[in-house]
Amino acid sequence: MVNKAISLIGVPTDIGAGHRGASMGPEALRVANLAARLTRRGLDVVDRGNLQGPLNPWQPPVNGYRHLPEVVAWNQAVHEAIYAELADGRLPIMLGGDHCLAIGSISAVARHCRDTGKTLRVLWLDAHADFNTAEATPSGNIHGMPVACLCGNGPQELISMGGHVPATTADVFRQIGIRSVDEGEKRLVRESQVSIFDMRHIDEVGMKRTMEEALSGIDENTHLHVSFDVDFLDPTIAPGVGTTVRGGPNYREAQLCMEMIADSGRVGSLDIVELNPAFDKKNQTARLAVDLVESLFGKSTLIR
Ligand code: 4U7
Ligand code: MN
Ligand code: MN
Ligand code: MN
Repeated sequence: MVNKAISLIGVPTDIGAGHRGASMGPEALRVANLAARLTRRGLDVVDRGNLQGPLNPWQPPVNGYRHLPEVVAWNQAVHEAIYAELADGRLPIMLGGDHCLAIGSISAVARHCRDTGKTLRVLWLDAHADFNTAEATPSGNIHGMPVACLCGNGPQELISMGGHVPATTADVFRQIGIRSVDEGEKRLVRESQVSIFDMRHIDEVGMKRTMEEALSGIDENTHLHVSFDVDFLDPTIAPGVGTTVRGGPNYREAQLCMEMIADSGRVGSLDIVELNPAFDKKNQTARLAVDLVESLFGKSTLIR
């Protein structure tokens, strides 16, 4: 279903997060055999290795942002790498790393869509809306701010990533699995055009209808970007994240979500972020993430 060659790009940093350890995510996904599993599905996969950037200085927030210069440096590297893969006709998979890196990846995807006349749709699979600003954030951690930054609400260096402000607009986002939004953040989300399919919605209408709604309106011209924050999943099956929130999708719901994305046939890029091996047990969360990514690329339990 995906006929493009895939590039894996490791981005080993946790500068945007409130816990250390997401920097070990890329290696944990490799240890869980991501490349071989996708190759086994008949896909052409190249692992580009890791990008490089500053170490985590582990400092408190300054003017509402923690580690802003480091976040800018890593995201610039991500933006260039992802943009180059897309320009080369390839499908990049970013192995994070914390979720601040979506500023670099999605700004690159948006720039590619402007170059090629494609329509962007972003599926944001997450327990969190990641729509905080310096004023609204309770933590200063920039992994809670990427969607706001991509929509033009954030520090100049981050909102102008890739040279276009805003990098994209709120209406391209479909957020799925949301169950933890801060008070000030809630107001910002409500004032924006971001569509949220929160856990209450999934409880009420089920994952099938939720995904039909989130994918509605896409066509041959759509570039689908999936930003998969592993804390989307229920912590009972995915303990290996820094910011667990109870009451997420179970194994079958997550599989159905991925299978329906695969069925759309429009996936053009993917982030796998927030995996934190320091919180994991025998790499089980990394193995689960790999299993789900296989489904995202067409593995199915469907018999008929
Ligand atoms: B993630 C939080 F306060 N909202 O801003 C914040 F609850 O990328 C968490 O989705 C952000 O994991 C989580 O610090 C960011 C908090
Ligand atoms: Mn997130
Ligand atoms: Mn999250
Ligand atoms: Mn997190």
